[in-house]
Amino acid sequence: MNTRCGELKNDEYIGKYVSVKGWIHRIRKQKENTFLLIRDDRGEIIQCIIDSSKTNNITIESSVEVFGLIQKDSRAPEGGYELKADKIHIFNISKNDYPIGEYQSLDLLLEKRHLAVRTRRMTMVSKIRSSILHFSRKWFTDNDWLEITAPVLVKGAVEGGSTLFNLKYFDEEAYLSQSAQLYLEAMIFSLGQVWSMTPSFRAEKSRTVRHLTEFLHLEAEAPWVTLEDLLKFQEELISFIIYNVLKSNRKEFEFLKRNVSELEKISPPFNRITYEKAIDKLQNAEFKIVDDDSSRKIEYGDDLNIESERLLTINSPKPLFVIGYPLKIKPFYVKEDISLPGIGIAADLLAPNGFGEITSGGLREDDLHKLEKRIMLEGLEQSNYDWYLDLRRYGSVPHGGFGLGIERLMRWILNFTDIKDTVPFPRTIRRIYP
Ligand code: AMO
Repeated sequence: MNTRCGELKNDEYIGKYVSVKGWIHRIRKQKENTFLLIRDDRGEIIQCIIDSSKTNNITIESSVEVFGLIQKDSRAPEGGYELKADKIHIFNISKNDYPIGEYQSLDLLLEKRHLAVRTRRMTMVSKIRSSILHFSRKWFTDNDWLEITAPVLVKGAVEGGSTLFNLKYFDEEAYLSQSAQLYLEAMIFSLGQVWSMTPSFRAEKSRTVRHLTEFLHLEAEAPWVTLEDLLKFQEELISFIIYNVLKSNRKEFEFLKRNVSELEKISPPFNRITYEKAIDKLQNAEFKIVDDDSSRKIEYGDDLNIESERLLTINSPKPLFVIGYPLKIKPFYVKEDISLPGIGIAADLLAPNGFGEITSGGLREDDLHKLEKRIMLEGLEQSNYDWYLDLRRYGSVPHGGFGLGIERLMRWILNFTDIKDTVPFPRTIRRIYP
């Protein structure tokens, strides 16, 4: 019988002869007996006691199968169960210069990420990530949305030219996709409400704790919706993910010492503020925009940056929608509110306690001529968007959607400072290896 360490730590197994496959996590040698901590393929550990003569050349990270009886010993770590082994099978003796230890510099952990993913901390994060993806998918499936996939090689910018990754596509110029949104928009005409989970790429030139150059983008689009509908979808989706992930990953959150009491209270409705009121609030708080060496008071028309977003949510345990941004700080596709000229029917969602923006969305401009004008004003090459404009030429409908950054959501849920910690192989301005 081969079982995982986590399952073996159960009274049912006491006195039973079992085997467990895994890696040597720690070794403590005594004259007669050796204590091995075996780590299984889900980051759970069990103490194993074995005759020292059978473990002569064993090293940290050697891969093994150990056979023996489960017994209780209160001194055994993480639960008080241990495996009294009489046999060990060695798959591979690890070279004895395994570079990842208990205390490591952050740079080394990134350089050796292919090995650092085995640390128990990263295993716990990866398990939570897997659950977040699972429950995201479940929410959409349960609520009658259809999943689609969109191309990653594209001809046009969605979120502005400054963060495009160029590539040579045979004889043409092409880009890595910044967002699947335009393709999702094309699909609503045949599938109704659709969603996708694809990597998005942004050539972010600055190094920040919340920007990756490649991130996992969960995007949704639906015909005949209002902004109110879109806000509700996001409230329900995010609350559903958090509720279920907390339920299924209690052990992982405990391991990471994440106090989840505030997350447990996340439920609809979220807080709301208009962009205009948000600016008033920031002005009243004397918030300053710092550009290079100068600084000035924030003004209506400025985009919100990480510091201003932090100030808006600093003492708030609830996420906050900022609604109605000026069109000039939003992309070309945002629909104008005809009752408030110059204002887009768009909202960003800010995570609580200063974690900043985690989603962006709103209604899309569905009028052909207005959209053509916006494409022109933004200096975009109209021929790259001709297919997109067809969506407005042939049976255009009011519609809208939103995009959520999985790593941004995780950064908040895990209470991590650096977004790089939420993903096994982060891509940033400085790192594309391993
Ligand atoms: P936006 O550019 O705001 O909007 O992106 C949507 C969400 O994606 C996440 N995100 C990022 N995560 C990590 N690193 C980055 N560099 C990064 N950039 C963005 C954030 C953000 O809220 N098409 C629109 C959305 C829409 O209107 O549907 C879009 O891409 O969580």
